[in-house]
Amino acid sequence: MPTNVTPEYKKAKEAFQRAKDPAERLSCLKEMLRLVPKHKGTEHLQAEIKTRIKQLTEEIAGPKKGGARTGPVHTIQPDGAAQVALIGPPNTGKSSLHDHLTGSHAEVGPYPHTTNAPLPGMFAFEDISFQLVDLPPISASFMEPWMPNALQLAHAALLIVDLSIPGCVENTVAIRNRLEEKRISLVAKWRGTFDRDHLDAAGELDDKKSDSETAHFEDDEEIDDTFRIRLPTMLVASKSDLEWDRDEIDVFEELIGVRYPAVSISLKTGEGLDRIGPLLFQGLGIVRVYTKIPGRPADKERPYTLFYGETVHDVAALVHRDLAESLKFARIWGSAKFDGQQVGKDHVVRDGDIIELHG
Ligand SMILES: Nc1nc2c(ncn2[C@@H]2O[C@H](COP(=O)(O)OP(=O)(O)OP(=O)(O)O)[C@@H](O)[C@H]2O)c(=O)[nH]1
Ligand SMILES: [Mg+2]
Repeated sequence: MPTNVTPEYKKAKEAFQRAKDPAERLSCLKEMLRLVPKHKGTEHLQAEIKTRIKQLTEEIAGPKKGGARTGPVHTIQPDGAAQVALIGPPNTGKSSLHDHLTGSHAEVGPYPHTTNAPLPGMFAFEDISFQLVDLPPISASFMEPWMPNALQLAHAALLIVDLSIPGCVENTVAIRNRLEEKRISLVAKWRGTFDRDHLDAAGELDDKKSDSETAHFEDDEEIDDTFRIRLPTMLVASKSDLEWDRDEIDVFEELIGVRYPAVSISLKTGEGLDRIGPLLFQGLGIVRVYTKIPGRPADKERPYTLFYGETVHDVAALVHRDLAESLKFARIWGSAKFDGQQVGKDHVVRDGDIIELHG
């Protein structure tokens, strides 16, 4: 249904879709409500924006004093370079992997539905870390009602499957469909480029079908697209120490018509575990930038992390909101033509850049 939104509304919507900070998301939503054309065709959207404003306002305010308590908040505030959700059918080894990579002591059990609440943990990789969120299983017969909420702020997902479990492929197809119903799409396309040697299957990084679906969606149903989430997804085939048939992956891909980048791992033999860090780094398109104060050496201890394509202005915004406003220029060592070159706000930063911000 054509709703004729303005470019200003579109901008507010895009800012909302990028924002991971609750206060920022709330102000974007309010801006969207202000700018959305008010007519019959957008009534549904207006109502949804209002609901989201209400939910987020309550979430930011925290649990009510005394009286009725709202349930636990299942969205986890992102931390580190990116938030990565661990999803999959029951008993596939999600918590085992989470514990191994983050030291979370996530509960592991030889039976399904061991995990029943989201659990964040930090996974260190080189001089940065990723936030991995362990989640309860999703199956054809059950998904926690709050699961879509828990996935709102994730930058990517690891879809963990155990191909030695009968019915795993069917369950995984069901997961994709269940999430799709909730407007969460598990997509094969990632922002960055993988080093193909690290992958079992590199995939087509989004097949033609889903590309055309996306295009169609954006052209015709712009409005319904507002709260759709596209989660770059990597297929992690767990327990490679057990007997399973690699053809199962082909069956799965055949069924869903998408080829995700895939890697197989085992916690028993250690296979594939050291690939997860580099793959996340590459796929997410992480860029590390080190800041320095004029006349002093760079702080090489703690980089700021950005995503591929982000600029000097985005670095300033990470350092301080005011600095983003007042920024005049930067000097940069690394991606500029010569060391210490003066660059403007729109200069795209690269991994390893050292940057001196001048406000
Ligand atoms: N052989 C083998 N077993 C594994 C491996 N990783 C995990 N397991 C076992 O698989 C079972 C399930 O592990 P969990 O980590 O609890 O699986 P989960 O996906 O978190 O399960 P739910 O929370 O119920 O969805 C446990 O008995 C683990 O010991 C592996 O690499 N190889
Ligand atoms: Mg678990």
